[in-house]
Amino acid sequence: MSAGDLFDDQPCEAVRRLRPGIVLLPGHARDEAVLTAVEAVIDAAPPQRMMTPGGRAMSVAMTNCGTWGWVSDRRGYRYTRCEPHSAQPWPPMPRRLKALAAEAAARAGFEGFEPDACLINVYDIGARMGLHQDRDERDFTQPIVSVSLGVPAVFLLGGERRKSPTEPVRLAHGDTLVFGGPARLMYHGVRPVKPGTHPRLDERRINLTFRRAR
Ligand code: MD3
Ligand code: FE
Repeated sequence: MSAGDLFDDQPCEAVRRLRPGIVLLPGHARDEAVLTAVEAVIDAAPPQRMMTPGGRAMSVAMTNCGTWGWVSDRRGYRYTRCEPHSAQPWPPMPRRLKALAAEAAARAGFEGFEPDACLINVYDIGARMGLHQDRDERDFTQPIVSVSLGVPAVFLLGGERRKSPTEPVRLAHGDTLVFGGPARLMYHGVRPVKPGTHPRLDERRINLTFRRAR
């Protein structure tokens, strides 16, 4: 063995650059403290299946934490300060979650990310999300950080147009993705979640998206 082999200087966590502006941090959020923080938010503001503007109930149940929360109803999509059913402010964003998102963003090259919204998507088996862009935020130079928990799912990464071809990306518990720069407005979706079970979340997948809404 040559002297050059004595020190493997690779970082412990692999960082995969999927495309310009897209970084995958496998297992970055595999931490019990993340689950307890998410459960506290879900207890305070139970996830609901929101209506699309077209009048159909989404298969994914949603709630939020932070100053702003993303909602959908017959009137359209927007960010609100209050949970629509209780008319109470969204639960505050747990510090642990905010720090996790800022750290992931920094690792992807977005220093100083301060999310003011975290959308929590709860997928039962079979739930899916159609191809869409996230464009309800004010500043598209700010990234979005996505954390997947529980049962794995296949995320579909498209391109700049709805018709652009999609690439499947498997997301497992704790996997964290950062989308920014040229990827910020790419179309994306989630295939129907296949039957599976997770030791802590049972037959559920939860996805957190941290955003700078305003
Ligand atoms: C690519 N959520 O909440 S996260 C969403 O797994 C959403 O629940 C999915 O799409 C989920 O809007 C996918 C991955 C993601 C999030 C935001 C993006 C991919 C993105 C913004 C731009 C490009
Ligand atoms: Fe999205």
